[in-house]
Amino acid sequence: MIREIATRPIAGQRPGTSGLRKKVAEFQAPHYVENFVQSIFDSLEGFAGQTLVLGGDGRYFNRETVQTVLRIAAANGFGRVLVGQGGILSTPAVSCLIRKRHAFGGIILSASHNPGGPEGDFGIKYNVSNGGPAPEKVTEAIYAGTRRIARYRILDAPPVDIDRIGDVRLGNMAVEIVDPVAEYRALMETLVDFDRIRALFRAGFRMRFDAMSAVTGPYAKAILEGALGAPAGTVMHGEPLPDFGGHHPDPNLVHARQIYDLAMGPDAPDLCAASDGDGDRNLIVGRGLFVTPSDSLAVLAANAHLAPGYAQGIAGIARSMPTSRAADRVAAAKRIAIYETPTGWKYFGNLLDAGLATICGEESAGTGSNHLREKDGVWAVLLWLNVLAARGASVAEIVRRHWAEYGRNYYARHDYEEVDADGANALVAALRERLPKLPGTRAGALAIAEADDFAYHDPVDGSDTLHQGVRIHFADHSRIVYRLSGTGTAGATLRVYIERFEADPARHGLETGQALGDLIALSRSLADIPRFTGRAEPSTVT
Ligand code: G16
Repeated sequence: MIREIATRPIAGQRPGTSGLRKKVAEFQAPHYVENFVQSIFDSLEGFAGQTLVLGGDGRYFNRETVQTVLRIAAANGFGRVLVGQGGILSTPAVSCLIRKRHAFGGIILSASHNPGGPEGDFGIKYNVSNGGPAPEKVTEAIYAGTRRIARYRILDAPPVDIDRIGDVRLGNMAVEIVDPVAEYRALMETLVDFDRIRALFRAGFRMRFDAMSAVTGPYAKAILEGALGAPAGTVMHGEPLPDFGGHHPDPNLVHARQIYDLAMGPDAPDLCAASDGDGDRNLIVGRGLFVTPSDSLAVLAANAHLAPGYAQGIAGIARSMPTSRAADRVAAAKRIAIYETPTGWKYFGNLLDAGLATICGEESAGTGSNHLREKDGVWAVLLWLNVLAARGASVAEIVRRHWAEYGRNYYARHDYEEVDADGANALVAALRERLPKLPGTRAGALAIAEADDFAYHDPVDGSDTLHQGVRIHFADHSRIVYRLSGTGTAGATLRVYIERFEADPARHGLETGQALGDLIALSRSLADIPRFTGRAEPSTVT
């Protein structure tokens, strides 16, 4: 029986950079999930009888929310919902299923790299029919819906068994429980050279992949240890756990410390890699060398033609604004277009759909291509493996040769996390006010060439996105960028991105801190960070 339940708006259900992300306790409040999911459906048109994809990263509250979404979807008239077995689907796998099965859209249950468990975070994201995150006009419509919602529709029915593969019925709707990995693995086989990578492992290549007790465990085990023949034990922390084993499933140098230490240790494997909570981010560390996400994007773009899926070459590269400009140099050398977009994968969607860009990436450890409309952690690792196999060189050799050819963009991101939101907003406002006066002045020993608040004009749909971060360009081609994170769940996070280009190969072996020292000091004084945030130092440096 379908029931109409009277409800009232709940404050703060505004989707951020990546869906609605809050503490688990908020999601557990009465009507919280129901209101948001009904508001998603209320913002859409024409889905009657259509297919929805549903799954999540396995974090605490995943299974319960799958059941709630199923009952609301059935009551709202969807024809079929594809659910990953056990409620598990990585973000890229949802994108893959939406595209392959011509679904109307998908719901992903994840707070990405944020911690899980009863005290941790939860999230709900909606993806549209191209497989990508909902564009801003959709998320704004969802938000508007949450502010006027007065009722939701839900089917009265017992829970669906989501652990057994196969079809079941829920009211008039079909529920298809699918293997979370199968379609995704089939797609990967069309893009990278599995035979070549198999030969690499047979020849003794050693790697470790840290799934961080999050969603990529089943994918990495099936593909690396299964299809590609890597030895058992290649995948660490390969079981998705509701609390990610108490860890923060963020593949950066702080939270993926174990894999980093392994790569720097005496018995380092040839490749160390990791992915995040929902499987869209990646970390690549070679023996003794961490590859920054910005460099990884540039190296993959320069070498993608070595993989069968990109043998024809790439049409263009897109990167988010704060991502280093290493990829720009590859694009210039290949005479292809480079696009600079606001932070958020959704901004790549139009460029990919229009065939303007083939490879995309972000400094926040996301890399992807036109195979999906999400960034894709396991894909990035597989493409690296393909490049390593084809070049017959180590990660460090490939990266050093890349720098020698294109120059090196030294890069660091400094995060001031959970600072007072008013202080952070005031800092950005003060910077914005000073922008017109900055060009032509000196900051320490450096001359400021240009300063602006990044605005993006989408070349495909003509839309404009304003106020996406303050950029200070120096005369020596260094750059400092300030922006506030769109994904935090407590206070505000100020991100400061610091970059310096170095053409001279004799200067490519510096420590990042040494190469950027003056800019780091400047980044703090220029924006008066200690005064506005009360912090003398960043909380995380990546
Ligand atoms: C999300 C988006 C990414 C974006 C990141 C930025 O990542 O999907 O495209 O780069 O947020 O986060 P912030 O606004 O905190 O800098 P994810 O992995 O959380 O989905």
